[in-house]
Amino acid sequence: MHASSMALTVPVAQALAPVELAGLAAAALLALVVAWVAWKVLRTPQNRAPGRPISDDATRREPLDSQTVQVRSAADQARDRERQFLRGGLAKTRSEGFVSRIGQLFGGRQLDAALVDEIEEVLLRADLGARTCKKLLDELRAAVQKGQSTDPAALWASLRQHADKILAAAGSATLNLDRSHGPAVLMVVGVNGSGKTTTIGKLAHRFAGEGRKVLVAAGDTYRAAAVDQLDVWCQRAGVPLHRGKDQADPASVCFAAIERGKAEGFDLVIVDTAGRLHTNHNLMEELKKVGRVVGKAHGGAPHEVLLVLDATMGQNAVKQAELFKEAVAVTGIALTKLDGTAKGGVVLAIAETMGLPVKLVGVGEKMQDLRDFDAQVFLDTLLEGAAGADHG
Ligand SMILES: Nc1nc2c(ncn2[C@@H]2O[C@H](COP(=O)(O)OP(=O)(O)OP(=O)(O)O)[C@@H](O)[C@H]2O)c(=O)[nH]1
Ligand SMILES: [Mg+2]
Repeated sequence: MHASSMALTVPVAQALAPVELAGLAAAALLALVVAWVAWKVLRTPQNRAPGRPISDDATRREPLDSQTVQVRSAADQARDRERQFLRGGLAKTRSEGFVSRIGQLFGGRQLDAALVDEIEEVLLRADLGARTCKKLLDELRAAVQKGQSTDPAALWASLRQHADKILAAAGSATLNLDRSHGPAVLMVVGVNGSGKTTTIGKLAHRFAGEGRKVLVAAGDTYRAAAVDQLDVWCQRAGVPLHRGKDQADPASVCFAAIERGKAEGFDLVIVDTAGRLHTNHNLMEELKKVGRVVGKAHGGAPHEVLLVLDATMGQNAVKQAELFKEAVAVTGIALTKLDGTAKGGVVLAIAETMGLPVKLVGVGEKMQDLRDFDAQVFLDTLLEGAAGADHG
């Protein structure tokens, strides 16, 4: 019995095997079809998780060019943002300054000797700088002599061309405050009330925000209130202030601050100095001493000497620049209070007369109101709307 049942089982199993295999194969095929359909349904756009990358997504096959376009548009956006800041900062210069006034002078008039004289008056008051004015006026007078009809567009195109050259020749607007100086030292000088302390506060905030370890040195030891004001800015910026005793020797406070900067691994030391009367010989001598002592404390320092000038001073700001340049090796200008003046053209006079680059512009009292100077954005904004002058 046992043997016969065994003999029967094996052929039955052999007979059943193909049927089971066929069933299994059909089930596997069905599973594959279901999986394929599910995959297709999940890949429809409405079912995709937002922002989820998909391996064969079209974005991966985009040509390199589109990346370039994205980078370029980010740069464009940054420029637009800067134009917005400058539009506010240059609002007075644009509405009350030389560009709109000369536009009004032209009106529907033809260019003649009388009109050139009127234009001269406006240009000279615009604090554009003597050479710039002369160049523009020479061109206008030559046009009158030749009987050429000149409209404001030709004048603005000529100003733009000349201004481009002057600003390029004045040097780079980039601050030389690289970490590799270990620490970089920025000395800030300028007359009373020009905006040194405010500028230092804004810079400290910016650099600290970029992850740099910033120390501020209270080199204006004459007024306790000056140190307190600096302290408030440092607290806002979240950076330490190195202060000496009241009436301490400014050079010794700066020396100690730089020693501390080196010992404690700071990568930027910003030195405030007294708002001195630039006509006072002793005070200028002292500024020279601070410069020397800073150099002794750290070879190669100061890496930047920023002269803070108040734009509302117009041509007087240029005279101040001359005096400060004699005392210390000024490397660039921070031009403050552009928002409060129609004399924005003074940027050109400084670059032309002093050969010094404007590196920063102040366009208000808030933290973000100190901007890197960009010559192209500046000229675009200054001449925006003046016929034929737009380059942006
Ligand atoms: N509207 C405007 N005001 C500014 C700007 N920069 C500075 N100020 C103001 O100018 C005034 C003087 O600024 P301070 O930073 O104290 O000038 P300072 O050079 O340190 O002056 P002293 O310490 O007296 O030598 C303050 O009321 C600032 O708020 C700017 O870009 N725009
Ligand atoms: Mg001050």
